[in-house]
Amino acid sequence: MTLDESLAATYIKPMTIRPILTVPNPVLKQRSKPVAKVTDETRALMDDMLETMYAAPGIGLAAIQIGEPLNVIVMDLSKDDEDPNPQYFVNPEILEQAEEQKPYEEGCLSVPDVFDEVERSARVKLRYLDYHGKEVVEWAEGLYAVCIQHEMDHLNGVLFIDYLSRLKRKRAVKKVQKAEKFAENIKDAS
Ligand code: K1U
Ligand code: ZN
Repeated sequence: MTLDESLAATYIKPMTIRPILTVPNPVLKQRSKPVAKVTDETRALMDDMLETMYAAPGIGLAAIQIGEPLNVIVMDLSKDDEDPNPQYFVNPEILEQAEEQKPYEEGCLSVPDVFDEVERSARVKLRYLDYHGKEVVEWAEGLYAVCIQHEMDHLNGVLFIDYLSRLKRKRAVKKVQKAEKFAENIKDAS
C-alpha cells in the first residue's frame, strides 16, 4: 500500500447506508443526548444519516432512527427537479413558536407506509449547530417547520403516531410488524 492509499484508508471513511429502526423497537423511545462538539466523527455520522435518508427515501432523519442516541438530524426538502439541499442540525432547540397550528399528513421511516394528519406550530424559531459546528438561528415555516418538529420529537423519543388515538397507534404498529414478518418469510423462502 502506498502512503497515499494508507492515508486515504485511515481518513476517508466511505458513507454507509445504515438500517433504520422501526416500531415497536424500544430504542426509538429513548431520549437522545447533546453532542459536546461537532467533530469529524459527528460529520461521519451525519454523512451516513444523509446517505441512509436518501436511500430510504425520506426527507428527514434523526440519529436515534439508526440507533445513535445523539441530538443530530439531517434533512433535504429539495424537490425532484431541484439540486439536492442537505441540511444538518446538531443540538437543535426551539426558541419561539407561533401559536398558529397547521395540519400536515405526516409519514415516518420508522413507521413505514403509515400516514396520518398531525397538527403542529406553523412557524418555529430554531437554534442549532450546522455541519461545521457554526451556530445558526432562523425561523422555519411550511414543510421545514413540520419536518424539524417531527425530527426533534424523535430526539425526545416521541413518534408522530403518539399524537394519534390509541387504536390508530396500535393498528400502525401491527401493520409494520405484519409487513416485516411477510418480508422475512419471502426472504426465507427464496
Ligand atoms: O422518519 C422520518 O423522520 C422521516 C420522515 C420525515 C417527515 C415526513 C413528513 C412529515 C414530517 C416528517 C420522512 O421522510 S417520511 C417519507 C417522506 O415523507 C417522503 C419520502 C419520499 C419522498 C417524499 C417524501
Ligand atoms: Zn420520523
